[in-house]
Amino acid sequence: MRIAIFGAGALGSVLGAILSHKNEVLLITRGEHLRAIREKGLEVQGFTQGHFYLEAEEYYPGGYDLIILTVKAYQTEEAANEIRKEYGGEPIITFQNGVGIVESLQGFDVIPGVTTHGATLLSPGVVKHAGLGDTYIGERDGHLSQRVIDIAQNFSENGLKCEVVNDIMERRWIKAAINAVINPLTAILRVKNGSLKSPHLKEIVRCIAEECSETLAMQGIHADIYSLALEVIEKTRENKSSMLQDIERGRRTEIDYITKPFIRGKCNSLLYHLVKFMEERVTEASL
Ligand code: KPL
Repeated sequence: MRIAIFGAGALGSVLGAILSHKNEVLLITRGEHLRAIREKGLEVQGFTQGHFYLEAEEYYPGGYDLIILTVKAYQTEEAANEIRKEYGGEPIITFQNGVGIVESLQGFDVIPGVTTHGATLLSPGVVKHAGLGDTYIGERDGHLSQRVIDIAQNFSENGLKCEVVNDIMERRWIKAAINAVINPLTAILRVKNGSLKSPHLKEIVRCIAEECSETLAMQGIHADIYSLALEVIEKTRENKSSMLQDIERGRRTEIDYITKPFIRGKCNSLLYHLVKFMEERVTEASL
């Protein structure tokens, strides 16, 4: 299969490397990362290791069998406008964090996805597969289509274990809730995911998670976010959350797509405003 990864930062690059085992993979990325990959290939450390000499471009050239979208949530509209120029109806899997992404990709054939793999961009051209997670895809309306079965089989054969599910939209909400537990706290405290296991943070983690479970329950989604978040914290303990990586690099975060949907709860509201405050300061400082 010919797969284009649109937004090959930390996660997209790791996925691209894994999937290139038996597929032809194109990484679409920018700046220093693009230059480094073109000059000396992509180096992957951690759970996946090696040097991967993959095609890399700044723009989507069209003509691929599948697009995997891994741009930041707030870059979705810009990415959609770019893809539209060369779009031929190929399916687009979104593994992006956050609520409202699938709905915003109007006019595309979207296959919603979820992945809890952890990835860190160490330097241009060098990424770390820092957490082994799970990956799910499914049709938006829940029906079991042959194409989703085939894609999941392809991913699994390449070493990216992937399961087909009939409740992918619920799972995307649940993943956002897990991110709401892990990402803001790690970004504020500037610690790896595993540090959230500290007994000092237990009540805070529980408070965020329970509020998320309550908001989800109001939509008919029943999930024990506390237990699920603890599992992901353990599996990705060596990873820096994507929000921490954004703050460290002076970039905007995905807080509006991750925590905002849960701010009716006090703990989530507090974290939301703390991260907004930090975001303002780091982005101002980097201007
Ligand atoms: O999705 C992630 C992220 O950092 O955005 C997790 C799974 C929490 C890994 O760090």
